[in-house]
Amino acid sequence: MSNLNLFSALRAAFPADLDAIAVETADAGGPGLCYSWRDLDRATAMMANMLASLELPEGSRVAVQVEKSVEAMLLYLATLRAGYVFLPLNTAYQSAEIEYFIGNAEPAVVICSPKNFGWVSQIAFTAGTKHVFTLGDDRTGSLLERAAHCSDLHTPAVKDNDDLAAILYTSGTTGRSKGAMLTHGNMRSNAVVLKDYWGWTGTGGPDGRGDVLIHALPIFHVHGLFVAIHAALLNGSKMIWLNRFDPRTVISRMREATVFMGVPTLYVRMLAEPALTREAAQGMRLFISGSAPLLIETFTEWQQRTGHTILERYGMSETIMLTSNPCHADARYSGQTERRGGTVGFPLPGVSLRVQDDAGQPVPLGEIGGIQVKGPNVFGGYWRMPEKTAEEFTADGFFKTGDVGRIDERGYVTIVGRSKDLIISGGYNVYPAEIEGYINELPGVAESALVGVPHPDFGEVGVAVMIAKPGATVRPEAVIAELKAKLANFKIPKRCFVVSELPRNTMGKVQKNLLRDQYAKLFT
Ligand code: MLC
Ligand code: AMP
Repeated sequence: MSNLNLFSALRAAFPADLDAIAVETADAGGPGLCYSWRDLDRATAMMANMLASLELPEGSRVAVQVEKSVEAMLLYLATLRAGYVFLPLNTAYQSAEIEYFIGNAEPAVVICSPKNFGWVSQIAFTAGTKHVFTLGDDRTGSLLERAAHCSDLHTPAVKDNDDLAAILYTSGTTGRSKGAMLTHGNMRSNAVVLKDYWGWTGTGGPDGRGDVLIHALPIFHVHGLFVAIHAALLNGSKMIWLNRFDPRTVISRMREATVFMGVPTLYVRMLAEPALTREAAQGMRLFISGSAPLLIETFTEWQQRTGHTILERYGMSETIMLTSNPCHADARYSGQTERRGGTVGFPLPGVSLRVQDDAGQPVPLGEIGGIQVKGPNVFGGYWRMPEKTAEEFTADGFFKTGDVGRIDERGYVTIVGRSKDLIISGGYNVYPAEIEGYINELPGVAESALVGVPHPDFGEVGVAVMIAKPGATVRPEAVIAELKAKLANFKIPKRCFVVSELPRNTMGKVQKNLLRDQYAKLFT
């Protein structure tokens, strides 16, 4: 059997000149380190050998909550190489959140930032995890110390398409987070399609040596971890690597690059910089946006300022990428060349996408309904949640995305909303049910509703509206302070209001649409 390990596919695409630069770090004030392709190969071999030396059971999860660094990416690749299952966790998560993920996923290995070792290791050891290592964003920590003693030769573990490669936690309409299980086949098929669809042909670089990607996204979500990294590696493309997004640094490095991927907030922040000019972006080939709706104003302003048309695409943790606006005219795909603002383009090759009404019937072209998808990129199910998995798939095997949209007569898909109660803030997902649960437990609070309202920087942010218990006084500042102690910072409502009653329909259900309208102009 040939080895279908995703790492093997990525490794096979490394350029022949292994001494060429694969990654260059670019954070302002940082050391500006260069990693060759040989460095990537050797370091992932050493880390994979280190993981193998732990003699973990087949299918073991490696949970990772560390600051972004090149070494953190290498750890991801090493986990694939060794054949284990990578479980990335947002660095903003606090102890209650981490306790849930570790308890649910039961990882064999946990890797955390050195500064968090005390509390993370306590949670991990209590949950039965045997190995806890640390990894700092400055090449420190016990993981690298251990790996330094391991061989730099390693044969990738043999994997089949259906073998689990990663678990990404994501929430649905209610309840706790669910671990979306992605296989080597899901990830490889999507990466191969995107390499072709986005024209990573290796001819576009200013030095004639192929595409160069500016990587400025976090690496604990699909966008920065899979879409960006797989595309660059599969094309043997260099990455200019920022541990933290900084608009000025990105703009200043555009002259050496060809591709940039960002959530809309990154584009909004770059537009606020006078340095963003046509000249600064001249050598760039492709600007890609996704993870949240790109406002038409941002799309148009970017076009006017830089002369480039942002390519918007759509995806999710359970499916990786689903649709994309066209990159170049190609008869094999839509044949269309227009990147239409406000749309997310066409289903990617291999992806079947349909729009259905609540009764499970297809809606006529141009009408709105629930988006359902099928394809080799679509996950197999949620970790240890067969009932949830069954609920989210139709009888004929389509996954219900929870997004609401339409397909126009030319085939462009537009997302008009979500049937799932979800706020997307700066590209991060905030689940109202989770935040409301925490608020409702606070002393004096009778009930609460969290709604998403427009925000000029984050696109959308959460606003909490609460009712106090009879005779109790609830102070909004105190609520925010309490939540900050328990939840990841991006989940904290940007404003809280105490009201005497919440608007309800005849069934007694809170009418969030009315609250959204009421607070729509709060930040704009
Ligand atoms: C930071 N803050 C946010 C926030 N990010 N608030 C709401 N939403 C966010 N996204 C708040 C913090 O709580 C803090 O508040 C203050 O802003 C400063 O924090 P920071 O960490 O210094 O912020 P910054 O570094 O500026 O981060 C902003 C950002 C970041 C836009 C760079 O949010 C980001 O990298 N977003 C990208 C997310 C992403 O990669 N998503 C892909 C998902 S994959 P305070 O009050 O504490 O000071 C997916 C599938 C697909 O969706 O299709 O791709
Ligand atoms: P996540 O669960 O973090 O993977 O988020 C996936 C969700 O992000 C999708 O279900 C969509 O609601 C949203 N999303 C991703 N890309 C886009 C886009 N281009 N436009 C609108 N929403 C998007």
